[in-house]
Amino acid sequence: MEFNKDKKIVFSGVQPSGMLTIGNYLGAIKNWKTLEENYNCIYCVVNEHAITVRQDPAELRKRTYETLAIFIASGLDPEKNLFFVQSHVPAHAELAWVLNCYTMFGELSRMTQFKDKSAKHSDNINAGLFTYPVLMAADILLYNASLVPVGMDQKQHIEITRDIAKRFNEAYSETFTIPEPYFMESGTKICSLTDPTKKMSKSDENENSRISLMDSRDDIIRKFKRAVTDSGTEVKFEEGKDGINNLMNIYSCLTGKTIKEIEKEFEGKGYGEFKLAVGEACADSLSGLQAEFNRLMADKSYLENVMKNGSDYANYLANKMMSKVYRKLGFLQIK
Ligand code: ATP
Ligand code: LTN
Repeated sequence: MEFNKDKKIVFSGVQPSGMLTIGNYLGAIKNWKTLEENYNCIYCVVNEHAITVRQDPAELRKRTYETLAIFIASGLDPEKNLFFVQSHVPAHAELAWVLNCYTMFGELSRMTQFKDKSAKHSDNINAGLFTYPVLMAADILLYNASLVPVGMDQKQHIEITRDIAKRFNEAYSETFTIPEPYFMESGTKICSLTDPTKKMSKSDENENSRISLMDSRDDIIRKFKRAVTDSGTEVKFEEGKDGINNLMNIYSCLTGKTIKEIEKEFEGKGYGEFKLAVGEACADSLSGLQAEFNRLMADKSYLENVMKNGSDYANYLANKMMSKVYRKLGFLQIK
């Protein structure tokens, strides 16, 4: 693998903290295919981020393979995109330490993800959870990424990454590229099926709140059937109707139809019929990905080979940046 010097760099990461959901898929991964030809794309399985909440070691190992397999099963070509596992590139943790010293306590205290996760895991508000955005900044800045394709929930983390990079550049001259977030027009926020005011999350304790990418057809249809909606009947996108709006958004992402077209299609039909259609469209569109995922998971040595090749090139790129950073800081480097 070698990057084309004329193309800009894209970086994104996914935590191996559970089986990915249609939120991860529609909000992030599905859209990455469109970047493959025009950018040098890097996608990382961020296992160091995942341990900011407790993980079972055997599960984490399995989820690491699975997350990589989902990248490939989604149609991303391992010959064209750089895939690797974060802990295979020690420079992420090294740069995170340096950047910790250029990040303010007050800035980190304002992060909504920190507030949400510390409320959810009140028995384990560890320092890693607090400095999570700094490790994320390190991920992005190590590779001079220009674009970071993520869901809307990550907006604040990209902003802090930009602030950290600017602060370092001002202190030590131009070092890091200032990244931009990259959001798609639709799918940027897929909400929970049981509480449509919250985002759908792979680590939510309620299984019915999410559609996992490996759910069976029956489970998908059942979960959509039970999805929380208001007491109305008309399939119409309206302020305040979070449940139905979320389902319309999901249906739109899956089928490519606009909200107007969906309203027309379901005119005079009730919520029940619409929910069934969303479930069927979802099951249909995941079936190819599921088959490919199962094929890949049966071939661990292939996945390990992708990880190994990816981390070799990522280490090469990351170490170049670390030497530059250490030189600027005044750290002696011995050959
Ligand atoms: P966790 O539940 O463990 O916090 P998560 O499901 O929020 O994880 P991440 O691994 O943190 O997922 O995110 C991977 C990518 O998926 C990110 O780009 C994130 O913005 C996107 N994403 C996650 N959930 C959603 C969602 N509900 N809607 C749209 N995009 C999402
Ligand atoms: N914080 C992200 C995952 C993540 C990431 C990154 C995304 C870690 N490092 C670098 C983009 C770029 C999340 O919680 N979704």
